[in-house]
Amino acid sequence: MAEKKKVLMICLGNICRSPIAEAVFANIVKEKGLQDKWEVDSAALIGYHTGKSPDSRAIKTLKEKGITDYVHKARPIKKDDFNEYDWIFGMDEDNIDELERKKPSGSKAEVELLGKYDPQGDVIIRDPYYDDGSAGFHKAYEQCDRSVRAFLEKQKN
Ligand code: WE7
Repeated sequence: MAEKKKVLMICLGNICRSPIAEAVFANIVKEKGLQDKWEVDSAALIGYHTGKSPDSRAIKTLKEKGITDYVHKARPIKKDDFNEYDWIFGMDEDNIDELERKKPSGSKAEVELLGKYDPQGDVIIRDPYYDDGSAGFHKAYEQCDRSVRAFLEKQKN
C-alpha cells in the first residue's frame, strides 16, 4: 500500500473554520472507507489560540451534523508542515497570501483554496468568528462538505 496522502486545513486561529474542515474531511474519509489512503490535520496561521479547543459554535455545528467524536487543540503551522503535507488548504484569500509568504521555496505542499473545489462555486469560506449566531458556522460546514467531496472525487483517478 502506498503512503497516505496528507491534507492540512488552515485558517487564522485554528478554532473555527479549519477544525470544521478537518472534521468534515475525516468524516467523509471514514464514510468512504478511505482511512488507509488519507490523513488530515488542521493548524493556525498565528499562535494566539494554541492549545484551545474549537469555538463552541464550531463544536455545536459538528454535533448537529452528526460528528460527535471530533477532538482538536489549536496549533500554529510550522515550516516542516510545508514538506510533510501534500495539500495545504486555506479558507480565504488572506489565508492563501499568508501561506504563500510562510511557504519555504521548493517545498512539497500544494497551497490552495479549499473552496476552489466547491461545485457551487462558493469559493471563499468566510470567517464567522465575529458573527452573532451559528449561521456562518453552518454555512462553512456545508461549503467544506461540498468541497471535500469534490476534491476526493477528483483524486480517485
Ligand atoms: C479572530 C478570528 C478568528 C478575527 N478566530 N480570532 Cl481577537 C484576535 C486577535 C488576533 C488573532 C486572533 Cl485569531 C483573534 C481572534 C479568532 N477566526 N478572526 N479574529 C478577525 C477577523 C476580522 C478582522 C480581524 C480579526 C482579528
